Order: sequence, then structure tokens, then C-alpha cells
Amino acid sequence: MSMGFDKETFKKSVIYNVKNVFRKTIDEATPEQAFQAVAYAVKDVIIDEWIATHKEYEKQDAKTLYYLSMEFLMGRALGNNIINIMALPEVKEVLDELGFDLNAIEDQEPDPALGNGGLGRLAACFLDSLATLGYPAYGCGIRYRYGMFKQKIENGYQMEVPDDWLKNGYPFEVRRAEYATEVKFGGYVRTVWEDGREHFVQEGYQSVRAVPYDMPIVGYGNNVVNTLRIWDAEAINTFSLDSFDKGDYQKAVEQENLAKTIVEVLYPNDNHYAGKELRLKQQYFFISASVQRAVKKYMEKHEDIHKFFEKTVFQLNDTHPTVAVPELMRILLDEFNLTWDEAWAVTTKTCAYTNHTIMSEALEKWPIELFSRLLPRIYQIVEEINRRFVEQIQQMYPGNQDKIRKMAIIYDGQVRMANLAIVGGFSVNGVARLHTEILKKEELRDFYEMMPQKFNNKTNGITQRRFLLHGNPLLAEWVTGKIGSEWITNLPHIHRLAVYADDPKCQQEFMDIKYQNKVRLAKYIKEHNGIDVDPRSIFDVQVKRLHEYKRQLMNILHVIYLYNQLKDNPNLDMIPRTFIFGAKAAAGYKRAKLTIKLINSVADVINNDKSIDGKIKVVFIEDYKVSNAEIIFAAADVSEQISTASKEASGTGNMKFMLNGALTLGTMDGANVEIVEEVGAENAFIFGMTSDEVIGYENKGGYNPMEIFNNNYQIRRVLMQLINGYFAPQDPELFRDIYNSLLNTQSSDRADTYFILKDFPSYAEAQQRIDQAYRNETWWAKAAILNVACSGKFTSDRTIEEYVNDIWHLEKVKVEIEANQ
Ligand code: 73E
Repeated sequence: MSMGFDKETFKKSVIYNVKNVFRKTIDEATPEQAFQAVAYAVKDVIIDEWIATHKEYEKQDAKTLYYLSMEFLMGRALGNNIINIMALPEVKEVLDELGFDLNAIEDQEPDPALGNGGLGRLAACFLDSLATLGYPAYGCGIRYRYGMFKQKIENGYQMEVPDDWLKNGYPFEVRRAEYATEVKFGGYVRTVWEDGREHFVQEGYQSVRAVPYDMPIVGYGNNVVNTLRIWDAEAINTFSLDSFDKGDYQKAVEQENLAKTIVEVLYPNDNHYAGKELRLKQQYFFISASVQRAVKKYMEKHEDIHKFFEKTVFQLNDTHPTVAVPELMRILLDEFNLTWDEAWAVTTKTCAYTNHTIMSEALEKWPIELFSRLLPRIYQIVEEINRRFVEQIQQMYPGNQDKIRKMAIIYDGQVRMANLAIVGGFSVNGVARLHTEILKKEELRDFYEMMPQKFNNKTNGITQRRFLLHGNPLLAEWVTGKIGSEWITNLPHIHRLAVYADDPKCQQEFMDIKYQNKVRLAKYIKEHNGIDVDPRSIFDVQVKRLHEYKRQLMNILHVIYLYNQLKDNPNLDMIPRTFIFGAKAAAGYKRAKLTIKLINSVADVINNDKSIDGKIKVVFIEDYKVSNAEIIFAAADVSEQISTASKEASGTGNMKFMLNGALTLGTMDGANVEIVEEVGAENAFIFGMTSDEVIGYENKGGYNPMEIFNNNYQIRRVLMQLINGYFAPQDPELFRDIYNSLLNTQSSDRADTYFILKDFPSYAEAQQRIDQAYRNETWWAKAAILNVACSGKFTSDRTIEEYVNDIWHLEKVKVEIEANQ
């Protein structure tokens, strides 16, 4: 139990909060009010450790990591925090005594969804691991007024509903007005001579006040509480309406609007760059505030800014925070008067960059016009960084224009953020072994040749505290019963389960737990979708953002193909299957939204077809998010990880399924490669082209899907059903675009860009193997247990230790708390 936790104090605190905040007695409190009261009581326990942690960091003058990210997909905090202060049994008892159920109270919390998908969730897992391992770290991001939209499905179509997550107030955040700071946009730069050198002054700008809100990140059972600092924007000057100066008035209104719009909403694009001006404003806003604050904090304890990098490291979560490079340069040059070389030495020893994708549509390139208008001083600095870097290229590769064309930071009227991030930092890492190899060999080949020492791999990981201990309590307890609780902070220890994989009793216990988790999910589906699913069927799950490269389309086409077989032969011998989908599509991504409609239309036809005797069910889970993900992973038998090889940098859902004992049906892509390496190919279902084959075809300009269409009747039949009204009798043309995307070259893309038809036969064959394998319950249980047992590598604790050893060089800090203070 947590040292700072006392049951009676906690109980009083809950009752007091209900009274003080809501003017109610505890028996009158609504579930939402009870949630708030409990959350404040938990926060009260956390606060002491939070203060103690930061005192300890100060005392030890510890080097600090700033994890800079546009996204933190935190998910609910209450349950996680209770677990991490190690007070779960006591809190349950107290709530029981007060007549509340913890699960029901947890369900009242909105998911803070300040992220899109894997990239944002990775940041959240990293914060959990950093705190649990005791490393001094801040997450720095944006306090979006509206996070990831809520998804409603109406008539099979996705509708986006604003996510007003702050409407009742969020109990875990603390406003820190004392750390507010000014961020400037636009205007122009005036050069003045002073003390024999040039000085640069930004004038005629607009500005906003950045105000931080802190959220506690509770380490597991170690008294460490780190901070997620998210910045809100406020208008800088309250102006008087009777102002006679029209110019001032105009400007004041504009600044007020700027403050309002800047943090209004998270851009809902995953793996896609839209090039919007407001997005660049968001980036500079949170980066300038975070970097200014990091510098101020450093100067409170140190004299010499030249040694800033000894106490500070900035990790850039993709290119979105890359303006940190020129912003740090600006502060060092303009505010500390360092020379260029001095400032550059500090900056390039402070910044490190993680690449998360090779999808070309995700590459950030800002038009010079926009960039220089919005950030005039920053642009000057980027120009100088570029000038010097191009000089360096010319020295290394005399006369080689091609190298400049490929590597220059400013080229063709655009500022290329990846190039800036690579040049401005000391480390470039990919997020799985295959991904890093592709970066070195293909996408970033020239940079790798020029500066190989910067490149390194950090295979992603996930936190077992949320995705097993919290999300799957039955399995967590079973594991602990077998091998003890060490796995909670040392996941490789879970390999000790392997000896039970062959034990029939353990297999039975394991399958019973899986069954109960399937019942829990079936109940969720019944409540939220009104569909009955049979927990004895195979739960075959694909949950992730909707994107063509992730190939949800291949999955649903295969469902149609199976359905056709069943229609032809109603006695077809197959294990009943429930195909479960969950996915949000970016609001402007037409084809992705149409794919959601297709999945729902297919579901409608199949689920209502009595003739197939419930052998196939198709479920689209509305509003896939962290809180229901925990329930879904726990209940899965089959984990669909079917991206076109080379396209999914890592994937992290694949790891969450594995940890919960689902078998992977996947391509040799991203971290799937390493998953298969750990668990053995015989305990997974691997299919499809390799990344080398895919890249080979791409270099040849693709392949001809018409050959497959002409020669494979079953595939042709499925494709024809897309355009003959089979799933859309009211509008037979509805799915024409999807049909065209697979067969037609008239659009600007290659036909079947993601090799869906090419991989289809091999995918169908792998699905067939699953059907066969599931019949042997002993085999399946063994393979599932082995998946859990071999998941040790994929803890984010391991990933963080690797970042610390190779990039960040932080030291662990211990925090002692006296009992009942
Ligand atoms: O493969 C995943 C990876 O596991 C990758 O697609 C995702 O990052 C995960 C964590 O490393 C990702 N998201 C984005 N790029 N890669 C992205 C790009 C632009 C906007 C938002 C997200």
C-alpha cells in the first residue's frame, strides 16, 4: 500500500468533497459527482508525492527530459492513478462502504483524448514508464479545448461530435499561472547595432499568453510523480472598449481571437499533413512556451547557459515540435547573446528526433511565404542553419547538386521539417528495427551516409500497468498467482509463464478467463451497438485508425468472400467468427469514411441473414478510444496487424493484443517482425509480401491488379458486389470509388496502391489456418499463453531504458515519503 495513503482519511476526504464542491451529502451524489469527489481525494494523496518528487529533483540537480509532443493520448486517469499509488483494494473498500462501485465511477471520467492514435498513445505510455522508473521528465503539449472527436455512427456513416472533455472541469489538472509566458507571432525583424554587433528585434507582432496546466503522472508504487504540462492560450491584454486608438483596438481584438483559436482543437489527422497555418501556430505556441520555461528553470540553478545540454534534453516526437531547434537558437542568440557557433553547439547537443512514419503524405513541408510571415525571426535562423548546412554538403560532396536537392532544409519554396530535425539534433531514431533499417536504406539514406552516428533504433513499447493490470484484471491476477507480481515493473519476468503453457489445467484456466473477457466485451457491444455476439465464436479484431495502408478494406473484403462461401454452401464447416472493427477516420478523409460505411453495410447484410446461422457476425464498435480499447484487447483471440509491409512504422496495438494473449494475424511489417521473433512464427499467422517485395514493386511502378481480377473468380465476385448494389441496394454506385481504387488507374494514384488484391490469396489462406488451429483448443491455449509469456520485450519500460542509455543519459531519482504526513 502507498505510504501516503490512509483509508479513513480518504473516506473523509470523499465525503468532504461531495459536500464542499456540490453541497450534497454522499447518498445524494450523482455518479458524476461521486467521480469528481473521489478524483479530488485521490489527487490529494498524489499531491504530497508530487511536491516531494520535485523537491528531490531540485536537490539532486537532475538532468531533465522534455518530451515535446503535439499529442498525448492519456485515456482515463482515475483507475490508473489508484493502481499506481497501490491503493486499489482500500479504495474499493471505501467506495463499497459508501455504496459506490469503482467501475461505475471510473466510467464517469471523460477520456482525455489529446491525440489521434499510436503516436499520442506512445507518448502517454512513455510518461507512465518514465515515472515508474524514476526518471526526471516533463511531457510538454497543448491543452486542446476539444480533443479527438467523438464518433457516432448514423445509418452506417461516421459523424464527428466535438469532444467537450473539459465541460465539467477535469479534477486532475492544476493551473500554474505563475509560469505563464508570452509567445509572439508575425510582425517583422528590425536589426540594430549595439555593442559592436547586430541585434534582432521582433516588432509589430501579435502575441498570446501561454498558461500551463499540470497533470500528475504517477509512477507505480515508487512515490514518484512526474508532470504532463499542457499549455492553454489566453489573450495578453484586456483592453478597454472606449479606446480611441483604432489600431490598438483592432490589434486587441485580433490577439483575443488568436488566443481563442490557437488551442481550440486537435487536428484529427493521423499519418497525414494538411499544411494549415493554424497548425504551425499551434506548434510554435507550445514549443516557444516549453523551451522558454526550460531555459528559465535551468537558469534558476545554473550560471552558464553554454552547459544547458548537460541538464536538459528535448525529445521531438516526430517533426511536429521541430521549431524547438530554431527557437532554442533564438533564445541563445538574441537573449543570451551567444555567438552562432556557441548557440549551435548547445542546440545540437540538446535536441533529438524520433521519426514515426515513412508515409510521404505525412512529411511536413511549410511554404516559405507562410513560415516567414508567421515566424519572421525563426525563419531568419532557419535560413542561416540551411546556408551553413548546404555549405557542409558542398564540402563533402563537391559539385553534387543532387545531394543538395535531397538534403537542403529550404528547397523549392518550402521549409522541410524532417531535414531541420535531423540537422539540428544529435540523434535520429526509428520506432522498430525494420522501420529504422528502411529509414537508413531508403527514405533518409543520404542523411545516414553523411551522419551515420546519429541513427539508432528504439523499438516501441506499451505499459503493462494500463494494458494488463488495469485493463484485464482477471488475467493480471492469474499471472500474479502463477509467477508473482514482479512482471508489473519487470515485464520480461512474465516469461516464467511459459512453463505453464503445456499444462492442461492452466490452459483451461486461461481459456476461462479469455471467455469471461469475451462475455464482458459482448455485453459492451450489446449495450453500445445492440448486436448479440456469441462469446464462443472466435473474436477476430482490428482496432486502429482507419487508413488505406492499414488495410481494413482487405479485412472486410475477406469477410464478404467468406460470406459468399457460406451462401454457396450453408453447411460449410467453419468455426463461428465475430469480426470486430473499431476505427476513426480523419474528418476529411473521404475514402476512409466510405470504408466505414462499407463495413457497416456488410455488417447489416450479414448480421441479418438467418440462412448463415450466425456463423459470421460483423461488429463496428463506435468511438474506439483508450477506455474501450482496454476491454477489447482483453477479449481478443485474433489480432489483425495487416498493413502493407513497409508502411506501418511499428504499431503498438499489436503489442497490446499479444500481452493479452491474442494471436497475431499479420504481415512482416513494423514491430510484427519482432513479435514473431519473440513468440516464434509457429505461434502466429504470417502472410503476404515482405517489405523488400513491396518496395521492389513500387520501384517498378506497381503491379497489374487486373490480372488477379481476371483470373480469380472469387475475388472478382467480391469486387462486383461493391458495384452491383449487393450491399447498397438503394445506391449501387455508393462504393464505386473503393472499387476504382483497387482496379482503376484513371485516378492519380496507382491502382491498388496498398497491394490488397496482391496479398488477398495469402491472407485468405492464413485465415483458413486460423479456422483449423482454433479447433485444437489445447494448441490454441498453449499458443495464447506463449504470446503472453513472450511479450516481455514490448514493455515501454524497456524502450525508455534504451532511450536513457543511448540518447537521454538521465539518472534515476528515489523519492522517500514518510507515512501519513
Ligand atoms: O506505426 C505507428 C507507430 O506505432 C505510426 O503510424 C504512428 O506512430 C506510432 C508510434 O510510433 C504515427 N503517427 C503519425 N506518424 N506515425 C502521425 C503523423 C502525423 C500526425 C499524427 C500522427
